[in-house]
Amino acid sequence: MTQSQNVEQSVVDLRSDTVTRPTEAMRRAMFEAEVGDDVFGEDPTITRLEQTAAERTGKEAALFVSSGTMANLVSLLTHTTAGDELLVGDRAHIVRAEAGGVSRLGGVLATTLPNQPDGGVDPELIPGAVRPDDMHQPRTTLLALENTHNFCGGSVVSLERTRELGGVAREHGLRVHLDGARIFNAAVASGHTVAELAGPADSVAFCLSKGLGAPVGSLICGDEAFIRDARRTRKLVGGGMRQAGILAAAGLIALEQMVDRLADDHANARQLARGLAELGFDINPEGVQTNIVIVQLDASGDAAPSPKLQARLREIGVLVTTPDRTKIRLVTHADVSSEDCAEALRRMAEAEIGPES
Ligand code: TLP
Repeated sequence: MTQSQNVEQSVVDLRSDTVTRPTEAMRRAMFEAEVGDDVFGEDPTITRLEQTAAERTGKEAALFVSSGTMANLVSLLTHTTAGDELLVGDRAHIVRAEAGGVSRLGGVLATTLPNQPDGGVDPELIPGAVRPDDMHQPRTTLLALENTHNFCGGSVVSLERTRELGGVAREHGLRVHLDGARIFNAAVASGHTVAELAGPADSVAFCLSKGLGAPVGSLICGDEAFIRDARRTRKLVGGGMRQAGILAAAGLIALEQMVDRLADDHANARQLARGLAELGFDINPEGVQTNIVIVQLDASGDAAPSPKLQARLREIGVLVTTPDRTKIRLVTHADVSSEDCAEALRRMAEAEIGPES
């Protein structure tokens, strides 16, 4: 819980796990980090982080980049050439929340397949979506997956489903990129290792600055040749950083100290969902698998209920986001405790906030 500058009341910030502030251990590690010029490959802390990331994801090599958006962009640009076609779920962060970068900067046609509730796509749709070898058509070369799936409510795409999708993609000559911004949440929730979940993908991107609490940074992991190319693509988009070991130092702490505690975030998200269900919202707490709760509001009387509910919640010091005009999203993270979640629910009950409010 954080103290807002404008309101007397303390604020429960459930907008995103991106709002977490670095821990004491991270700040100390940042202060003490050994650094060098990483574009020359001379930053020992970044090198250590990249080696650790490669080990954790079961890939040969890794590349440190500034954000999740850059991790996806650099990965997708590296896998494709202009005019290629990418297959991706229609609720994927890549198409919904990354400013269309792969199309604008990569000249890649992104064709969407409907996301299923688990965050996957139907493997049976893939063969029909891959274009024949015909000079009139783009070349379908890449499938992008996401795990956990943000806009499907933090759902975990199972290992079986990921393997199935990876297998079909490979049969049809596609490479596979996995947006694993929250892959550590998926691992903690499913009991599988990150390396297992990322196994079917040629490249995986994950974020340090979400549930893992680091201030900045993401990693792209893949085989040596892919990461060598990705290093060039990172330079192309202006992502080569110099003494960024001060950032990587916090990332190493994130990987060492912040993974196991993700289970607390998942329990807190379920607690929130249970409370919201008790307040009458249409949400199944059993369906909440990780740290994201998306509540579908009743839009029969009002086509855009979510901005209004968001504003009412803000008045009582509870911050949420609105993925669209009929949904609100609540995200748990290291800076909100179970007590904070209880307090948010208590304030909602007191203010008589419910589905009809
Ligand atoms: N997601 C943010 C917002 O953009 C919605 C959030 O608050 O959840 N992949 C996935 C699955 C993501 O959820 C995000 C960030 C990214 C990539 C991009 O990461 P950043 O914000 O570091 O560029």
